[in-house]
Amino acid sequence: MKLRAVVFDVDGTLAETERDGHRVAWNRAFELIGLPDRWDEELYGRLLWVTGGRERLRFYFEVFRPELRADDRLIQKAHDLKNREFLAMLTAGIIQPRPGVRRLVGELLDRGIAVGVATTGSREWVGLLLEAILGPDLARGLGVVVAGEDVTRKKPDPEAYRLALYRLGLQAGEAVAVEDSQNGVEAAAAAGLPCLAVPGFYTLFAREDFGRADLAVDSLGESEQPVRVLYNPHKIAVDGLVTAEVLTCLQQAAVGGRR
Ligand code: XBP
Ligand code: MG
Repeated sequence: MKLRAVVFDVDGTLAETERDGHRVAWNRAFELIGLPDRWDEELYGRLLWVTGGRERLRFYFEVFRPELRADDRLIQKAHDLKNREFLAMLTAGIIQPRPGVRRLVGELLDRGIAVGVATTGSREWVGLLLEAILGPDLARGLGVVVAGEDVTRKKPDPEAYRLALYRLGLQAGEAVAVEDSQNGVEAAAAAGLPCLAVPGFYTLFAREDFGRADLAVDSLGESEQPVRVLYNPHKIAVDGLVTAEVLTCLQQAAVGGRR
């Protein structure tokens, strides 16, 4: 079965958007609303287990601030302010792509392999983020962008990946997913996609389980920053860089192993 598409997660995978992006934007939103709450790096890292910004804030209020009796109106207001702050950070160029992202997306498109995105993040900022980290030409080349609003159940539910496959017109085994978190790997695996894990700041040293991934590396790699292989159950040859060839081998090994 030929590799026909690669579907990337966004937050933590294409760019380190959480610690210095969404988290900082949330704290600015709390300040603008007049709430004393501030999420430090450690607390935010734990809250990331809940996917979806609104869902994460609701969880935080219920567990840490039940006395606030936060309602949907306050949660929506805070999330809207956070996204406005995050958009301003994108416009200021604060968020940069992780190593190898632009190189690999360009290589895949040059080889006629479709590139898609499946994120639980908000459509409001996803488009601008993709332009900011991929550049307008590569962003225009994306075959599908599934955002949080397109699904009723967020990761680790497989809905986002199933929708991306549907919109690409592909079977699960014809595509590979690229994810940074256990929730994301589990969503891709549940949808039947072979998966490359690229854990990042919040997921590399957390006790996240990447056992359902078909390969795990510390980044996609650049010539001056070679890849470190973390988990390689199919013994795929990775010579310093994650390339279209590596992803094809991953797909063949994963699909082949299912017969
Ligand atoms: C990560 C998420 C998102 C972001 C914030 O998404 O769970 O909620 O943290 O985005 P993924 P919103 O890793 O699937 O890209 O506040 O817009 O949800
Ligand atoms: Mg992610």
